[in-house]
Amino acid sequence: MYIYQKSASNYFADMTNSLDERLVTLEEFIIQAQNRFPGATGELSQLLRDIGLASKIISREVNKAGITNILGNDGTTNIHGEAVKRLDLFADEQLISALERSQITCMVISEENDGIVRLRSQGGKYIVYLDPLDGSSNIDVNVSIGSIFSIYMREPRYEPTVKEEDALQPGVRQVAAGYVLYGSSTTLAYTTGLGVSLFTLDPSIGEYILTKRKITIPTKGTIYSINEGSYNSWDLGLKKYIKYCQEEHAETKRPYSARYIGSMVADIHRTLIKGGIFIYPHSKRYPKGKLRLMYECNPLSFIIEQAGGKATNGERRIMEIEPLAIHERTPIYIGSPENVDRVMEFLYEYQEQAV
Ligand code: AHM
Ligand code: MG
Repeated sequence: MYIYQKSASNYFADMTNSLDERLVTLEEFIIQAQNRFPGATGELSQLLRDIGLASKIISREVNKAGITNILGNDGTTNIHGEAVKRLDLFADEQLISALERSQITCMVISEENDGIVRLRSQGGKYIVYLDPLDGSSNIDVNVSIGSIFSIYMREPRYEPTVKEEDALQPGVRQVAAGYVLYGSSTTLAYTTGLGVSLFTLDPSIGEYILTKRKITIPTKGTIYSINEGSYNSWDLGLKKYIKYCQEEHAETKRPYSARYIGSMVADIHRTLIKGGIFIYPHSKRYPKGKLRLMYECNPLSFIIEQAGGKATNGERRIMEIEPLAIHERTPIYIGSPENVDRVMEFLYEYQEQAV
């Protein structure tokens, strides 16, 4: 009897603890955060909820992609004779229509659209950048992919119709940013500039559950993440840094580990949790880098900086770059602060020397 009572009380104590921790949904968390700012209109909260909802629909389709034959190119038909939609276009449509519904976003810029997308609500005060499904080369092989978002205020609001120039704001002006990783579970991370919170989608109840508040990146890590296939066209400083990573390090008596998924969201998520560095440099093939400043590098830099990390293009902080075009590219060095500082030392030391 005694044993029973003891274990039962432990059970209930455990359950109470876990209820407190586990059952905070994304919706509740956003509302709690909003309530801390008495003047808040709730519009940003609504916008984050819209993105959260669209991402659940995308997650569902990503998970059944193989079954429903949703993979493939436009113009093909599936076994039901329906037009097959590429998953990245599907994700784009879901996110944009979620933002359209709530009428607080005036413009969307997405990797899937060459120009700006003006939404019906031209008075809406938010501009949203999207990479609806990043890492698309991984879709067909069942490797993690992700969605990225970055939110700005439209200012100044003199003109009745929003213009592309309104969207050309440096990353430091982001009011919120985040990503959704469709991996072994679906994880959502976002920041509004007050730290980074992490949520995991519980598919059985269809809710994102808070898994970590105020996550911090390790100050130093032992993983480097770069597409080493381009080694021959890197700057000398970067080559030397990667060789340094491959040396035996005094603290661990082993070299750093190389990990490269080829989906930026997944590589950044690992970097956030385990520390280390992710690099996509400029190269002969990509003289300005491959990754997009506005909907890949800025939002992920905002997340990493809010977790205590750093992000630079090799010369300056990513989030301070003044954008000239909505789809512009940039090199990026991002991750644990000590790793980013170290690669900068190498780049600086060898900058004058030819490759
Ligand atoms: P995408 O937007 O066309 O999917 O390209 C971006 C992706 C990133 O997720 C990833 O880090 C990078 O491209 C991988 O590029 P590479 O194959 O050149 O290493
Ligand atoms: Mg992309």
